[in-house]
Amino acid sequence: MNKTALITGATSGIGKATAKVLAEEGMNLIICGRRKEALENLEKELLSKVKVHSLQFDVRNREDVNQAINSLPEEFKKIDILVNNAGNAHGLDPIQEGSIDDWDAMIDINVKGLLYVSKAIIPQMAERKQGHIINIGSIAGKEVYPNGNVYSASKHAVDAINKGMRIDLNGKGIRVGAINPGLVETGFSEVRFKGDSERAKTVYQGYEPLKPEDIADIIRFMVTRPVHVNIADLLVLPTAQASSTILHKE
Ligand code: NDP
Ligand code: 8X3
Repeated sequence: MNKTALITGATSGIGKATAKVLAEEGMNLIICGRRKEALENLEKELLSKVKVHSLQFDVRNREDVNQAINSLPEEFKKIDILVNNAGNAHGLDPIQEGSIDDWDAMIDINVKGLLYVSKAIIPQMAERKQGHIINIGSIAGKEVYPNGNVYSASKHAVDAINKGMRIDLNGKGIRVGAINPGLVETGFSEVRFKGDSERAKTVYQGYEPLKPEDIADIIRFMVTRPVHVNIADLLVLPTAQASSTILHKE
């Protein structure tokens, strides 16, 4: 498939798995993240299959986002698919004990970062009347759970932005859809618990969580549908999970 996909947060978890799956589909890739070595390793791994270009930037920095996307070589400039995936939870504290730095991080990365990247790419899609945007939300964007407060707010914002994009881009030939996963075993909990691996591991114990490949496979399905088919909004859970707070552990 002669298409180019830009994936944010491709250094780990869902984004990395998505890069691998889209490479299998023959799509050229622009992989993004802050961790240079992880980008280099993934680029090396995928280069035998497709063309790959790495962009190292922090989605929080608007100038860096624009500069990175403007710096793309000619053959990567036309972006067909944007996977807005970069993001994390920072902390899991009741609102009265929450860290303002954590709140800033979640709003700046999950919401503003997603908007900066989208703003740098959507105009060219609108001009060409062709494109596909996949926003990675969360079950936390559909429900609020104890101590999830600001992470949940950031993902509710992603849910609203996903709907807003679809409305505003209607008639412009651009598909917009979201996947809202439940528990997926990735680097997510390591980041949420600030490197406390033991605590992070317990999040995924006693049941079978989703794997990043499960979400990547759904992204593959979304982007390989005929152009008149837009999968607009999906909630994807491990079978053991019924809601944010109902999880069956053995
Ligand atoms: P990971 O921690 O494994 O991956 C997060 C990715 O986001 C990394 O590649 C990281 O790259 C990138 N990222 C984080 N902060 C920044 C930043 N400031 N600038 C640029 N890139 C950044 O977690 P997941 O794969 O699980 O998370 C991917 C998405 O899935 C997130 O939006 C998350 O909210 C969502 N999600 C995850 C769920 C889960 O249970 N795991 C469930 C529901 C949604 P780097 O560090 O190199 O910058
Ligand atoms: C990640 C899933 O339940 O930790 O968005 O919010 S959860």
